Amino acid sequence: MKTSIALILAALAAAIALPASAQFAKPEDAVKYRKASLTVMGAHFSRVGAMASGRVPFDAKVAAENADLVATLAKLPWAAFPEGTDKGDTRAKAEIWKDADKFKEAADRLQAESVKLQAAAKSGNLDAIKTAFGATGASCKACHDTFRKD
Ligand code: ASC
Repeated sequence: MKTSIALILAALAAAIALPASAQFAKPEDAVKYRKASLTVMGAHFSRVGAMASGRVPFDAKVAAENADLVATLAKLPWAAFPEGTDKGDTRAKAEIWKDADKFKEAADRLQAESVKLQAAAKSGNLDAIKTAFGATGASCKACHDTFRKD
């Protein structure tokens, strides 16, 4: 009994610790995945931005739905940057893997800001959304400036 529990725990630990690269059969699959997730996140972020900037009328429900999606989508791209995926159809800079801690910090910053944006949108307060949108956009830009080729 004890042994089988230990085996199950070991299997679970192995599954959780599975390298991110194992999620993708080929490097180009990881590149496609991260670009797709960033594109979809950008689309929903822009929908919040259109309201934050007054380009489209403010609709609290639409803002909240889109901010929810951004907060969820912001979790996705990072597992799709395994070692060896700096080649091919990508603008990813080598610094992503050289300064992996700094890259993780940038990814964490986006996730933290997008959670704040989600909370602001949920509150329905347009001024709070504007502030949080600005901070979230700044986190997108900071990462692009450092880790993405122009
Ligand atoms: C967006 C989007 C980004 C960021 C970035 C902020 O709407 O798609 O990548 O904002 O441009 O500077």
